[in-house]
Amino acid sequence: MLELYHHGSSACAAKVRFALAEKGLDWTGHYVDLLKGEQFDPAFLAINPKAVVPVLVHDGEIILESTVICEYLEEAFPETPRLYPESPLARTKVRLWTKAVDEELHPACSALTYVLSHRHAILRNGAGSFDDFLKGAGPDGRAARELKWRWIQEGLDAPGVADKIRLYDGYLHKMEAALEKSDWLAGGAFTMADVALAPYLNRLAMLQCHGMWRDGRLPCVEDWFARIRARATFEPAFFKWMPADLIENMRANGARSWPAVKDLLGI
Ligand SMILES: N[C@@H](CCC(=O)N[C@@H](CS)C(=O)NCC(=O)O)C(=O)O
Repeated sequence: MLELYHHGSSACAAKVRFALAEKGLDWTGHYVDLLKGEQFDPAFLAINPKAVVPVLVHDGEIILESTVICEYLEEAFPETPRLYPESPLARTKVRLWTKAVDEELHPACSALTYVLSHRHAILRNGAGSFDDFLKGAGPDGRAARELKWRWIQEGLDAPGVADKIRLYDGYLHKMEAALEKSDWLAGGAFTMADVALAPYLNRLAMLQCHGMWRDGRLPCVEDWFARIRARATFEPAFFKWMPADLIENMRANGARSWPAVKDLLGI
């Protein structure tokens, strides 16, 4: 049995749900509400001491890290549709994208999501004290939690945030360059590279930041995302798990923040 610990607004979890859907694999979900701090529940920390989703449990075995999970699914279920090419050289192209997502795009996405949207919800509910906010993070998670506190308090003015948004935009330009040469990010076929990037475009779309690629700015990215959204797996992987109030919060907060993002990027 496949069990997934996940959350509606987690890009990493959406990536795994998209991979599971593309592979036609059934799974059972355990919803960990990150905005309510459920990632710090002792029962979840026993599964992942890093207090992050997604986590896959396969027949009782715990598998961490979204990219590792997707690679595991590919190897453990070889009879399902392949998301990595056969040739080792072609695989390197896919892995360069998944590595970039893990190392650069995902941290940029966390900052962007917090400053454009989640901070408003957290401030509205009362962020509590700094010490309360750090509770449960554990020694390993302290620095990340401290940074998050600054995102919540200072928004776009928090240290490093503007650079992270520029880096995010830089990845859209890298995608455009790749998609000018081929239909999909790593060549002529849909692969794990497309699965891995899709949640990050969807995040921008949900936050009403489509202007980063629309209106002729990045036409190949626009076309790619339309083809991603048209896949039968997109809706169930991305929206089935999103609570309506979270969708609406992200839409409204994102729309409010878009003018500042537009200015920052000189669009
Ligand atoms: N490298 C990890 C990153 C996981 C991660 O950052 N997950 C986020 C959601 S996308 C999370 O659970 N954050 C917890 C929090 O916001 O406190 C992976 O790829 O699985």
